[in-house]
Amino acid sequence: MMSFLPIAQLFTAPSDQEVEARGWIYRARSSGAIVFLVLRDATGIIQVTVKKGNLPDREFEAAHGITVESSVTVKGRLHEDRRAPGGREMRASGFEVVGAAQVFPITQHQSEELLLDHRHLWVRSREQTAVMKVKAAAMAGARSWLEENDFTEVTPPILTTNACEGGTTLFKLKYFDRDAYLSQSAQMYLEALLFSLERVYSITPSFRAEKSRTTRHLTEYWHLELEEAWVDYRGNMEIQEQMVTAMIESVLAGAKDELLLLRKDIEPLKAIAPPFKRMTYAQAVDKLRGLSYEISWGCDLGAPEERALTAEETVPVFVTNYPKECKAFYMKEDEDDPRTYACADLLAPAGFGEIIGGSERETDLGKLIARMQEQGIAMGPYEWYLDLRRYGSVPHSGFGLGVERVVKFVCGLEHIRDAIPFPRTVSRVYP
Ligand code: NSS
Repeated sequence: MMSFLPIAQLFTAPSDQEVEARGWIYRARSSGAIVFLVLRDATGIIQVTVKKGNLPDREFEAAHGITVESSVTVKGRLHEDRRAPGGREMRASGFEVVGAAQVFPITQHQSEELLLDHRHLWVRSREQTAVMKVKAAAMAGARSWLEENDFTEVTPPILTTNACEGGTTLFKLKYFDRDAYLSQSAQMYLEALLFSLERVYSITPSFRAEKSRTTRHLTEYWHLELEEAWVDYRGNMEIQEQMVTAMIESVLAGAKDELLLLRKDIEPLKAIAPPFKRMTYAQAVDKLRGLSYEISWGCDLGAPEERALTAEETVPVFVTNYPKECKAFYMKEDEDDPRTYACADLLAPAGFGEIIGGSERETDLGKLIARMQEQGIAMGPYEWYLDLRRYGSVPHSGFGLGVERVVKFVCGLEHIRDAIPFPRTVSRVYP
């Protein structure tokens, strides 16, 4: 009995051999007694020609009337043909419809809104498929690097009672008769888990009620977070540059064709290797002022500033030592410059901006409590977190990487919503 071959294998299988493939109709065109089809499956596309007389009439008629996105099985021989994509075509000797498609609502040149409304169908497109493969390769690269470096993957909760990154972007929900929130970050739970496992990471959805409509904010995104005992913020940066490089290497090794399909120039990605550049927030402010940006000490860097800082860079840049007023209370005060935290954001080059936020964590219970009081943060929901400083605290650091931010950078996407199959933004939660 013949078995179905993945389309990618049809280009290496001996020609003239009879094979069987299955998938979806990507293109269909008829001219009289011959039908030109392009068949698509998870591995690629191939041209199929169906000629009257080479297969039962009923099957020819089925091919003749076939609609785009119908699912079918095709039997036939492989022939070299320079005009066909990939240099080969299949000449059909059998054609069966598995699931006929109604007229597909997506044709070429659709508005962005229509594509978003039909996202459940648009995810079949070659571009979307390529991005999903790049994302999977990036995540697999991170996971293998982390496993090789003795990090244990853990599973923190999504339902929480405390904010990690401040109250303004929290999604509140009714948890039976109490209030709870969707997690903004697994960080505090990872901090609890490092006391037994020392090196931990998690990959979870994080939620931000971002009202801003930007090309780099989602309300639900995938967050790769890591926490490590006995490491300061400098060691934390070394882990980041190695892991990010491993992610990019994994994409280049496993999804290069997908990058090419997305018309991404891969040369700049090949050049990314440790060490990444480092500059302090103070140096960044000087540079920005030199570029005529009006920026005062204490302002967080927004997208335009990050773009300006990295426009000419070819490797990612760490910006370290942000002023305390623009970062979260849990960061460790820098011993050499107590106006700042021992922290770093990692900015992707060529203007892409922030992909990672990280820091050493404050271990001084008194300083943490004082900071929370200053900022009017209610202590109750954080008692468990403060306990971590009461029972055998150790120096530790960690970071959070926005997976879609990395995919947007690696694929050179204009909008972050194309880095996730079903984007959630301020204006969209369907389909
Ligand atoms: O707010 S962060 O900068 N930092 C944290 O949440 C820390 N608690 C993480 C940690 O140390 N464990 O977010 C981290 C990253 C940030 O650099 C972005 O890459 C990404 O998460 N991020 C987002 N991606 C997409 N959409 C939105 N809204 C978003 N917000 C943050």
